[in-house]
Amino acid sequence: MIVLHDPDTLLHDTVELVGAKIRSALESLARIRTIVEKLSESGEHSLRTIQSPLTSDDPSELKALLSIIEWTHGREYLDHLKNAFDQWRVEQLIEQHENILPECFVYPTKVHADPRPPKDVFARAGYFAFDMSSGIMSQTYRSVIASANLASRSVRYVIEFKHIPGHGAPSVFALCRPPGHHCDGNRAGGYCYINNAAVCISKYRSLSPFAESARVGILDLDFHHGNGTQELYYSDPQVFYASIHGEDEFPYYTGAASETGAGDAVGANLNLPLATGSDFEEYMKKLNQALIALRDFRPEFLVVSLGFDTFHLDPLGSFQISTEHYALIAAEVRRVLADLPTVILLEGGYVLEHLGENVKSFLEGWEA
Ligand code: Q9C
Ligand code: ZN
Repeated sequence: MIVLHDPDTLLHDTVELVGAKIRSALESLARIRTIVEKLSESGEHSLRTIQSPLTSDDPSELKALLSIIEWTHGREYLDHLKNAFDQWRVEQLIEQHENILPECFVYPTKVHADPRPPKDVFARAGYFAFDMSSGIMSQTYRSVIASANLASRSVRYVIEFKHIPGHGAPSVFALCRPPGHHCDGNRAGGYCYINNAAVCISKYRSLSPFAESARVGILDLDFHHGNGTQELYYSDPQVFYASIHGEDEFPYYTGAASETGAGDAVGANLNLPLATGSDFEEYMKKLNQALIALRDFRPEFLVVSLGFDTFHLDPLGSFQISTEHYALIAAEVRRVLADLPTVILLEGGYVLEHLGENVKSFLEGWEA
Protein backbone atom coordinates (compact mmCIF):
# COMPACT_ATOMS: atom_id res chain seq x y z
CA MET A 1 0.00 0.00 0.00
CA ILE A 2 1.20 3.46 -0.80
CA VAL A 3 1.13 5.71 2.25
CA LEU A 4 1.50 9.46 1.83
CA HIS A 5 3.04 11.61 4.52
CA ASP A 6 4.23 15.21 4.90
CA PRO A 7 6.42 16.26 7.87
CA ASP A 8 4.61 19.62 7.87
CA THR A 9 1.63 17.81 9.38
CA LEU A 10 3.69 17.61 12.61
CA LEU A 11 3.98 21.37 13.06
CA HIS A 12 0.54 22.01 14.52
CA ASP A 13 0.70 21.65 18.30
CA THR A 14 -2.34 22.82 20.22
CA VAL A 15 -4.14 22.69 23.50
CA GLU A 16 -7.73 21.95 24.38
CA LEU A 17 -10.02 22.94 27.19
CA VAL A 18 -11.15 20.01 29.36
CA GLY A 19 -13.32 21.05 32.26
CA ALA A 20 -11.58 24.17 33.53
CA LYS A 21 -8.12 22.93 32.56
CA ILE A 22 -6.07 23.56 29.50
CA ARG A 23 -4.04 20.57 28.39
CA SER A 24 -2.16 19.48 25.27
CA ALA A 25 -4.68 18.29 22.72
CA LEU A 26 -5.04 14.50 22.46
CA GLU A 27 -4.74 15.04 18.73
CA SER A 28 -0.95 15.32 18.89
CA LEU A 29 1.95 15.31 16.46
CA ALA A 30 3.22 12.15 18.20
CA ARG A 31 0.36 10.28 16.53
CA ILE A 32 1.88 10.74 13.09
CA ARG A 33 5.36 10.13 14.40
CA THR A 34 4.48 6.75 15.83
CA ILE A 35 2.60 5.65 12.69
CA VAL A 36 5.48 6.67 10.42
CA GLU A 37 7.94 4.87 12.67
CA LYS A 38 5.89 1.68 12.71
CA LEU A 39 5.33 1.65 8.96
CA SER A 40 8.96 2.37 8.12
CA GLU A 41 10.27 -0.39 10.34
CA SER A 42 7.91 -2.95 8.84
CA GLY A 43 9.08 -2.03 5.31
CA GLU A 44 6.02 -3.58 3.65
CA HIS A 45 4.43 -0.28 2.80
CA SER A 46 5.89 2.36 0.57
CA LEU A 47 5.85 5.47 2.62
CA ARG A 48 6.20 8.52 0.36
CA THR A 49 7.00 11.96 1.61
CA ILE A 50 5.07 14.72 -0.12
CA GLN A 51 6.14 18.34 -0.14
CA SER A 52 3.57 20.87 0.95
CA PRO A 53 2.68 23.54 -1.63
CA LEU A 54 3.44 26.14 1.06
CA THR A 55 7.12 25.19 0.84
CA SER A 56 7.22 24.66 -2.91
CA ASP A 57 8.98 27.08 -5.28
CA ASP A 58 6.12 26.80 -7.71
CA PRO A 59 3.30 29.12 -6.57
CA SER A 60 0.82 27.49 -8.95
CA GLU A 61 0.71 24.39 -6.70
CA LEU A 62 -0.71 26.37 -3.79
CA LYS A 63 -3.13 28.20 -6.04
CA ALA A 64 -4.41 24.91 -7.43
CA LEU A 65 -4.89 23.38 -3.97
CA LEU A 66 -6.65 26.47 -2.62
CA SER A 67 -9.03 26.52 -5.54
CA ILE A 68 -9.98 22.90 -4.72
CA ILE A 69 -10.37 23.71 -1.00
CA GLU A 70 -12.55 26.70 -1.89
CA TRP A 71 -15.12 24.45 -3.54
CA THR A 72 -16.31 23.67 -0.03
CA HIS A 73 -14.62 26.16 2.35
CA GLY A 74 -15.34 29.86 2.75
CA ARG A 75 -12.65 32.37 1.85
CA GLU A 76 -13.15 34.34 5.08
CA TYR A 77 -12.84 31.17 7.12
CA LEU A 78 -9.61 30.17 5.37
CA ASP A 79 -8.21 33.68 5.87
CA HIS A 80 -8.99 33.37 9.56
CA LEU A 81 -7.08 30.08 9.83
CA LYS A 82 -4.17 31.66 8.01
CA ASN A 83 -4.03 35.04 9.75
CA ALA A 84 -5.58 34.81 13.22
CA PHE A 85 -2.40 33.96 15.04
CA ASP A 86 -0.33 36.70 13.43
CA GLN A 87 -3.07 39.26 13.98
CA TRP A 88 -2.94 38.47 17.65
CA ARG A 89 0.86 38.47 17.66
CA VAL A 90 1.09 42.03 16.38
CA GLU A 91 -1.38 43.16 19.00
CA GLN A 92 0.62 41.79 21.90
CA LEU A 93 3.87 40.04 22.63
CA ILE A 94 3.15 36.35 22.79
CA GLU A 95 5.01 33.11 22.63
CA GLN A 96 5.20 30.74 19.69
CA HIS A 97 3.26 27.99 21.42
CA GLU A 98 0.38 30.01 22.63
CA ASN A 99 -3.00 29.32 21.12
CA ILE A 100 -6.08 31.15 20.07
CA LEU A 101 -9.23 29.61 21.56
CA PRO A 102 -12.72 31.12 21.15
CA GLU A 103 -13.99 33.73 23.54
CA CYS A 104 -17.61 33.88 22.43
CA PHE A 105 -19.45 31.47 20.15
CA VAL A 106 -21.87 32.75 17.55
CA TYR A 107 -25.51 31.82 17.94
CA PRO A 108 -28.69 32.69 16.02
CA THR A 109 -30.97 35.38 17.41
CA LYS A 110 -34.26 36.93 16.26
CA VAL A 111 -32.37 40.11 15.44
CA HIS A 112 -29.52 38.56 13.45
CA ALA A 113 -30.41 35.49 11.42
CA ASP A 114 -27.02 35.51 9.73
CA PRO A 115 -24.47 37.24 12.00
CA ARG A 116 -21.29 38.64 10.44
CA PRO A 117 -17.80 37.84 11.78
CA PRO A 118 -16.72 40.26 14.53
CA LYS A 119 -13.45 42.23 14.47
CA ASP A 120 -11.79 40.95 17.63
CA VAL A 121 -9.60 37.95 16.86
CA PHE A 122 -10.81 35.85 19.84
CA ALA A 123 -14.40 36.67 18.99
CA ARG A 124 -13.74 35.66 15.38
CA ALA A 125 -12.31 32.40 16.70
CA GLY A 126 -15.75 31.67 18.17
CA TYR A 127 -17.45 32.60 14.90
CA PHE A 128 -15.27 30.18 12.94
CA ALA A 129 -15.31 27.23 15.37
CA PHE A 130 -17.85 25.15 17.29
CA ASP A 131 -15.75 23.85 20.17
CA MET A 132 -12.68 24.45 22.34
CA SER A 133 -10.57 21.60 20.91
CA SER A 134 -9.55 23.38 17.75
CA GLY A 135 -7.24 26.23 18.71
CA ILE A 136 -5.04 28.09 16.27
CA MET A 137 -1.31 28.38 16.92
CA SER A 138 1.53 29.79 14.86
CA GLN A 139 1.95 26.68 12.68
CA THR A 140 -1.65 25.49 12.43
CA TYR A 141 -2.21 26.77 8.90
CA ARG A 142 0.92 25.04 7.63
CA SER A 143 -0.23 21.66 8.93
CA VAL A 144 -3.78 22.18 7.76
CA ILE A 145 -2.62 22.90 4.21
CA ALA A 146 -0.19 19.97 4.27
CA SER A 147 -2.99 17.69 5.44
CA ALA A 148 -5.41 18.85 2.73
CA ASN A 149 -2.63 18.52 0.17
CA LEU A 150 -2.10 14.86 1.14
CA ALA A 151 -5.80 14.25 0.56
CA SER A 152 -5.66 15.91 -2.83
CA ARG A 153 -2.48 14.14 -3.91
CA SER A 154 -3.95 10.77 -2.90
CA VAL A 155 -6.71 11.27 -5.42
CA ARG A 156 -4.17 11.84 -8.16
CA TYR A 157 -2.37 8.69 -7.14
CA VAL A 158 -5.41 6.41 -7.28
CA ILE A 159 -6.53 7.89 -10.59
CA GLU A 160 -3.13 7.63 -12.23
CA PHE A 161 -2.41 4.11 -11.03
CA LYS A 162 -2.99 1.25 -13.33
CA HIS A 163 -5.63 -1.19 -12.25
CA ILE A 164 -3.80 -4.51 -12.17
CA PRO A 165 -6.14 -7.31 -13.27
CA GLY A 166 -6.84 -9.76 -10.48
CA HIS A 167 -6.16 -7.11 -7.86
CA GLY A 168 -8.57 -4.65 -6.35
CA ALA A 169 -8.81 -1.10 -7.66
CA PRO A 170 -5.94 1.21 -6.62
CA SER A 171 -5.97 2.61 -3.10
CA VAL A 172 -3.81 5.05 -1.15
CA PHE A 173 -3.61 5.84 2.54
CA ALA A 174 -2.99 9.50 3.47
CA LEU A 175 -1.53 10.31 6.90
CA CYS A 176 -3.61 13.44 7.26
CA ARG A 177 -3.17 15.62 10.34
CA PRO A 178 -5.09 17.58 11.42
CA PRO A 179 -8.07 15.34 10.69
CA GLY A 180 -11.06 16.71 8.76
CA HIS A 181 -14.48 15.12 9.16
CA HIS A 182 -15.86 17.51 11.81
CA CYS A 183 -15.23 20.62 9.67
CA ASP A 184 -18.18 21.81 7.57
CA GLY A 185 -16.25 24.32 5.51
CA ASN A 186 -16.81 27.36 7.71
CA ARG A 187 -16.09 26.13 11.24
CA ALA A 188 -13.25 24.30 12.90
CA GLY A 189 -14.14 21.71 15.54
CA GLY A 190 -13.19 18.32 16.93
CA TYR A 191 -9.52 18.93 16.01
CA CYS A 192 -10.54 19.51 12.36
CA TYR A 193 -9.91 22.65 10.26
CA ILE A 194 -10.30 21.61 6.64
CA ASN A 195 -12.50 18.71 5.58
CA ASN A 196 -10.02 16.42 3.86
CA ALA A 197 -12.75 14.08 2.57
CA ALA A 198 -14.34 17.07 0.83
CA VAL A 199 -10.96 18.00 -0.63
CA CYS A 200 -10.77 14.48 -2.11
CA ILE A 201 -14.22 14.74 -3.61
CA SER A 202 -13.60 18.19 -5.10
CA LYS A 203 -10.28 17.02 -6.48
CA TYR A 204 -11.87 13.92 -7.96
CA ARG A 205 -14.61 15.99 -9.54
CA SER A 206 -12.11 18.51 -10.89
CA LEU A 207 -10.39 15.66 -12.74
CA SER A 208 -13.55 14.03 -13.93
CA PRO A 209 -14.97 15.04 -17.32
CA PHE A 210 -18.51 15.00 -15.90
CA ALA A 211 -17.56 16.82 -12.73
CA GLU A 212 -20.79 17.22 -10.78
CA SER A 213 -22.25 13.97 -11.92
CA ALA A 214 -19.42 11.81 -10.58
CA ARG A 215 -20.92 9.50 -7.97
CA VAL A 216 -18.85 9.23 -4.83
CA GLY A 217 -19.14 7.17 -1.65
CA ILE A 218 -17.84 8.12 1.77
CA LEU A 219 -17.41 5.53 4.50
CA ASP A 220 -16.75 7.19 7.85
CA LEU A 221 -15.27 4.75 10.37
CA ASP A 222 -14.10 7.22 13.01
CA PHE A 223 -15.69 6.70 16.44
CA HIS A 224 -17.31 10.13 16.14
CA HIS A 225 -19.97 11.14 13.69
CA GLY A 226 -18.56 13.16 10.77
CA ASN A 227 -20.93 16.08 11.16
CA GLY A 228 -18.89 18.26 8.80
CA THR A 229 -18.85 15.77 5.95
CA GLN A 230 -22.54 14.99 6.43
CA GLU A 231 -23.38 18.69 6.34
CA LEU A 232 -21.39 19.35 3.18
CA TYR A 233 -23.13 16.63 1.15
CA TYR A 234 -26.50 16.44 2.88
CA SER A 235 -28.38 17.64 -0.18
CA ASP A 236 -26.00 16.30 -2.81
CA PRO A 237 -27.60 13.28 -4.51
CA GLN A 238 -24.26 12.29 -6.09
CA VAL A 239 -22.52 11.69 -2.77
CA PHE A 240 -23.46 8.85 -0.43
CA TYR A 241 -22.29 9.33 3.17
CA ALA A 242 -22.31 6.33 5.53
CA SER A 243 -21.07 6.52 9.11
CA ILE A 244 -20.74 4.11 12.04
CA HIS A 245 -20.22 6.01 15.29
CA GLY A 246 -20.90 6.19 19.00
CA GLU A 247 -24.49 7.14 19.77
CA ASP A 248 -24.99 10.39 21.74
CA GLU A 249 -21.26 11.09 21.64
CA PHE A 250 -19.35 14.12 20.35
CA PRO A 251 -20.31 16.13 18.23
CA TYR A 252 -23.68 15.55 20.01
CA TYR A 253 -26.07 17.35 17.65
CA THR A 254 -25.80 15.09 14.62
CA GLY A 255 -25.48 11.41 13.79
CA ALA A 256 -29.03 10.12 14.37
CA ALA A 257 -30.36 7.39 12.09
CA SER A 258 -33.22 9.73 11.18
CA GLU A 259 -30.81 12.00 9.28
CA THR A 260 -31.17 10.55 5.81
CA GLY A 261 -30.42 13.47 3.48
CA ALA A 262 -32.42 16.39 2.07
CA GLY A 263 -34.23 17.15 -1.20
CA ASP A 264 -33.01 14.99 -4.09
CA ALA A 265 -30.48 13.45 -1.74
CA VAL A 266 -32.95 11.78 0.62
CA GLY A 267 -31.61 8.26 1.04
CA ALA A 268 -27.98 9.23 0.32
CA ASN A 269 -27.05 9.69 3.98
CA LEU A 270 -26.83 6.68 6.29
CA ASN A 271 -26.08 7.07 9.99
CA LEU A 272 -25.53 3.87 11.93
CA PRO A 273 -25.06 4.87 15.57
CA LEU A 274 -23.86 2.17 17.96
CA ALA A 275 -24.48 2.06 21.72
CA THR A 276 -21.73 2.78 24.22
CA GLY A 277 -19.49 -0.24 24.71
CA SER A 278 -20.47 -2.01 21.47
CA ASP A 279 -18.27 -4.95 20.54
CA PHE A 280 -16.74 -6.20 17.30
CA GLU A 281 -19.71 -8.38 16.38
CA GLU A 282 -22.16 -5.50 16.68
CA TYR A 283 -19.75 -3.31 14.78
CA MET A 284 -19.48 -5.78 11.89
CA LYS A 285 -23.26 -5.90 11.47
CA LYS A 286 -23.35 -2.14 10.97
CA LEU A 287 -20.30 -2.26 8.74
CA ASN A 288 -21.95 -4.79 6.48
CA GLN A 289 -25.08 -2.63 6.30
CA ALA A 290 -22.98 0.42 5.36
CA LEU A 291 -21.05 -1.51 2.71
CA ILE A 292 -24.15 -2.94 1.06
CA ALA A 293 -25.73 0.53 0.94
CA LEU A 294 -22.57 2.01 -0.56
CA ARG A 295 -22.34 -0.75 -3.13
CA ASP A 296 -25.99 -0.31 -4.12
CA PHE A 297 -25.38 3.41 -4.66
CA ARG A 298 -22.91 2.45 -7.41
CA PRO A 299 -20.23 5.08 -6.80
CA GLU A 300 -17.14 5.29 -8.98
CA PHE A 301 -14.84 6.50 -6.23
CA LEU A 302 -14.63 5.90 -2.46
CA VAL A 303 -13.26 7.94 0.42
CA VAL A 304 -12.76 6.18 3.76
CA SER A 305 -12.53 8.48 6.77
CA LEU A 306 -10.61 6.18 9.05
CA GLY A 307 -10.44 6.82 12.79
CA PHE A 308 -8.73 4.51 15.27
CA ASP A 309 -10.64 5.94 18.22
CA THR A 310 -12.88 2.86 17.92
CA PHE A 311 -10.01 1.04 19.71
CA HIS A 312 -11.00 -0.43 23.10
CA LEU A 313 -8.45 1.65 25.01
CA ASP A 314 -9.18 4.97 23.34
CA PRO A 315 -9.80 7.83 25.79
CA LEU A 316 -12.45 9.33 23.48
CA GLY A 317 -14.21 6.13 22.43
CA SER A 318 -16.08 3.22 23.99
CA PHE A 319 -16.14 0.48 21.33
CA GLN A 320 -14.45 -2.84 22.03
CA ILE A 321 -12.30 -3.09 18.91
CA SER A 322 -8.85 -4.67 19.19
CA THR A 323 -5.75 -4.51 17.00
CA GLU A 324 -6.54 -7.78 15.14
CA HIS A 325 -10.06 -6.57 14.41
CA TYR A 326 -8.78 -3.74 12.21
CA ALA A 327 -7.47 -6.27 9.70
CA LEU A 328 -10.89 -7.94 9.60
CA ILE A 329 -12.67 -4.61 9.19
CA ALA A 330 -10.39 -3.63 6.31
CA ALA A 331 -10.77 -7.03 4.63
CA GLU A 332 -14.55 -6.71 4.84
CA VAL A 333 -14.52 -3.25 3.23
CA ARG A 334 -12.33 -4.58 0.47
CA ARG A 335 -14.40 -7.74 0.01
CA VAL A 336 -17.49 -5.67 -0.83
CA LEU A 337 -15.97 -2.58 -2.47
CA ALA A 338 -12.64 -3.70 -3.94
CA ASP A 339 -13.60 -2.49 -7.42
CA LEU A 340 -13.62 1.14 -6.27
CA PRO A 341 -10.54 3.36 -6.44
CA THR A 342 -10.20 4.36 -2.79
CA VAL A 343 -8.52 7.05 -0.76
CA ILE A 344 -8.20 6.29 2.94
CA LEU A 345 -7.79 9.35 5.15
CA LEU A 346 -6.59 9.28 8.73
CA GLU A 347 -9.08 10.89 11.11
CA GLY A 348 -8.94 10.25 14.90
CA GLY A 349 -7.29 7.64 17.16
CA TYR A 350 -5.50 8.65 20.34
CA VAL A 351 -3.75 5.69 21.95
CA LEU A 352 -0.15 6.42 20.99
CA GLU A 353 1.12 3.06 22.25
CA HIS A 354 -1.12 1.11 19.86
CA LEU A 355 -1.82 3.50 17.01
CA GLY A 356 1.03 2.29 14.78
CA GLU A 357 0.12 -1.39 15.09
CA ASN A 358 -3.58 -0.64 14.59
CA VAL A 359 -2.81 1.17 11.34
CA LYS A 360 -0.55 -1.67 10.29
CA SER A 361 -3.22 -4.23 11.04
CA PHE A 362 -5.76 -2.31 8.95
CA LEU A 363 -3.39 -2.02 5.99
CA GLU A 364 -2.55 -5.71 6.17
CA GLY A 365 -6.22 -6.66 6.11
CA TRP A 366 -6.80 -4.27 3.22
CA GLU A 367 -4.11 -5.86 1.09
CA ALA A 368 -4.71 -9.49 1.97
N1 Q9C B 1 -12.17 15.75 26.62
C1 Q9C B 1 -11.75 13.26 16.07
O1 Q9C B 1 -11.68 12.12 16.50
N2 Q9C B 1 -13.68 16.59 22.25
N3 Q9C B 1 -12.19 14.25 16.83
C2 Q9C B 1 -12.53 16.26 23.03
C3 Q9C B 1 -11.68 15.98 25.30
C4 Q9C B 1 -13.42 16.58 20.84
C5 Q9C B 1 -12.65 14.04 18.17
C6 Q9C B 1 -12.78 16.57 24.45
C7 Q9C B 1 -13.37 15.20 20.24
C8 Q9C B 1 -12.99 15.33 18.80
C9 Q9C B 1 -11.27 13.57 14.70
ZN1 ZN C 1 -12.99 10.66 16.30
